[in-house]
Amino acid sequence: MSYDTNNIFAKILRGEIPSHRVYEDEHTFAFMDVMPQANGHTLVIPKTQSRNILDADPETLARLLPVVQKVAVAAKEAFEADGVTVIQFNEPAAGQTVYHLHFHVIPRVEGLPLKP
Ligand code: DGP
Repeated sequence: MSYDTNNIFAKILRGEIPSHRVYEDEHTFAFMDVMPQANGHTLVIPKTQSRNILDADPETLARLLPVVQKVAVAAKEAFEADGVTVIQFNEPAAGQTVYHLHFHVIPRVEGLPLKP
């Protein structure tokens, strides 16, 4: 499968669609999910053109995970959560709907299920 430069997250990276940015560096961008499954639901994406984990180059993946960790720690504290779900989907069969590699970082409160 190929990378579509008109996917929503590519447009967010280009500033064509607004987003609530929570972190940015040279290679990575993190912003609030527009359909949060819990308070503080954040998406972490690379600035490279990667459709998902299946086509991402190792350097992109290596740069991404430390930021996922940083965002998870910050979100857990900011939203006074008890834990954090980190989840990631690849291709429609696995639940991916936006075809730019992303990690979901979802603060979790004890006993509270995720919103559908
Ligand atoms: P998925 O591809 O299923 O891993 O999830 C894509 C996520 O992207 C989903 O939780 C909703 C979110 N999303 C879709 N469109 C937008 C958008 O325009 N802005 C933001 N901030 N999030 C979006």
